[in-house]
Amino acid sequence: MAIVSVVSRPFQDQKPGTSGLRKKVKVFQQSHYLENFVQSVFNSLPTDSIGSTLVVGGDGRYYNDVATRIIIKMAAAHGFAKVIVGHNGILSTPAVSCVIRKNKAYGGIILSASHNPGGVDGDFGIKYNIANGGPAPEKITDEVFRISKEITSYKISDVADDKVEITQLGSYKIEGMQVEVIDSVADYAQMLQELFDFDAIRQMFASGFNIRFDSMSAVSGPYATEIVEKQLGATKGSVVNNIPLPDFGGLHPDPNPVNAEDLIKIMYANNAPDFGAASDGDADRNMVVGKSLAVAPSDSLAILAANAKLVPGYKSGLAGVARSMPTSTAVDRVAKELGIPCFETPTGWKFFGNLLDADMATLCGEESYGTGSNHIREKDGVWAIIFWLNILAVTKKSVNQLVEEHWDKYGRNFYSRHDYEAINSELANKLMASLREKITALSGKAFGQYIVDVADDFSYTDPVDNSVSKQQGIRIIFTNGSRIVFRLSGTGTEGATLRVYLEKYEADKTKFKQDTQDALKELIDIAEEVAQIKSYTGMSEPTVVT
Ligand code: G16
Repeated sequence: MAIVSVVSRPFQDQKPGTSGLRKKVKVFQQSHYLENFVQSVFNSLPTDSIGSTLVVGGDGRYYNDVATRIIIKMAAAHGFAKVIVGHNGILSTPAVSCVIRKNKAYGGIILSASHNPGGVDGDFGIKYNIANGGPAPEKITDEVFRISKEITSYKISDVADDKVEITQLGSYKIEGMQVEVIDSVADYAQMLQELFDFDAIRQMFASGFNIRFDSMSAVSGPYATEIVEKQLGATKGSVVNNIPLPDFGGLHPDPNPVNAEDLIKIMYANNAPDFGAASDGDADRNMVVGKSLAVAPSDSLAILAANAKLVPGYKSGLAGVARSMPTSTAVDRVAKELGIPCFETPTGWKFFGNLLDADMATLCGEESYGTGSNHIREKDGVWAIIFWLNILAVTKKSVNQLVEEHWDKYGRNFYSRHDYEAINSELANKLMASLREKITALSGKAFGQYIVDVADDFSYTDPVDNSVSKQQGIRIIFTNGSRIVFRLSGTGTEGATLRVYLEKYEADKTKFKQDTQDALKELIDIAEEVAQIKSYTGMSEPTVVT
């Protein structure tokens, strides 16, 4: 066993996006590609990382095990004292965050491309998280990218792969570095027990409440099976697709009504279970479904915030809430009622980290099916679902009742996201550039009853460290509070994805049952008129509507 230095050549395309570096598996399989990125991460770390602990785990997708072993061998070469790794290389994203915090680790590496499809022809991803358990902020990812463009070698232990054991729980050494293979679920499950009223939820299940939790053959399976079935007593078989598969069984593990269509069919049929839930590839996203009602993520955040005091971990109230800019303003209304601040950040969970660390926000959420709190520094799918179950157990209300009563009290924010996927990147950039040119002229302009109040390119100044993030999405805000937002996704791996976010506030109770797309029709037309999406993309309609 020895540490060797391997000569490589820099790649120019290792810029981390919204959430780490995501590429096709085949890109990661190129010689030195993964190693270069990992070395760039290690080179960006201060020298006190030497002798510290690193956590490694992933969502079990294709290449997870290979990459895990490479990272362990490189961590030994960097001089980490210890690597904590999930059994078989598996840890959900929230579990990595939990394990980093619990062990006061220096940081962690998460292997996941989240909701993107897996398998040999699918996507792979890698992300570095810092000591607070959250995604590295932009100043670190920018530095990693800078190093990756210049790097010409990396260091790795030449230990044989079969000596890098990840399939047996326990501890051993490589090059003097301790490797501890841990149970993937235990620490995370214990954390949830401390936050929620498991007894109340157990009683609800014992009284006949039923759930269908679709893990979509991704990493939430072991977590949901242990917690929902074994610890909370849901009927065996309530968690479906609960074995994480390298290709997610061909499923697209993105918990929205389009990709979780099986769950939606069941929840919209007669005799639907009381509660439907799904989570994504790495278990940080969640979708909650009532009977014939898929709860919009922005509403879910608002409802959790409004009812948080019913849950033991949040019984003393919330310091504040935060949402990403494109997320609907439903939670803003709750914050106003509670008399707490509501922060609006750019898209990307990393932007919540400072607010959570500074105890300025307790709950955070995004339109992209992500909800979380200060219990860790990632969004957390299983946590969000148990949060809902806790509220239902205490209030003895159904999902539908909770949602409808929420709308009655606060009004309804009709909300939808239209995605145009895999469009030519150059055309997508032209479309955004043309929008940027138009925005100043839009101010005050009337589109039927909609009058533009503010049109800008969202810029965020972090209230904790004063860092500024510019060009985070074009916002058109109307005088009646309705909004259209345009931005390009930072998580895709093929061409560009244009996201158009549409929001309309409705206070009239007689209109709450309207179909969302109908309610948003005028805004959809205005978005097309302003951005000329059809002529830029050649697409007559979005590829995904959520
Ligand atoms: C990531 C980020 C989220 C973001 C989502 C979509 O989630 O952590 O903050 O909302 O991507 O980003 P985009 O609109 O740029 O594609 P995940 O679950 O993919 O890690």
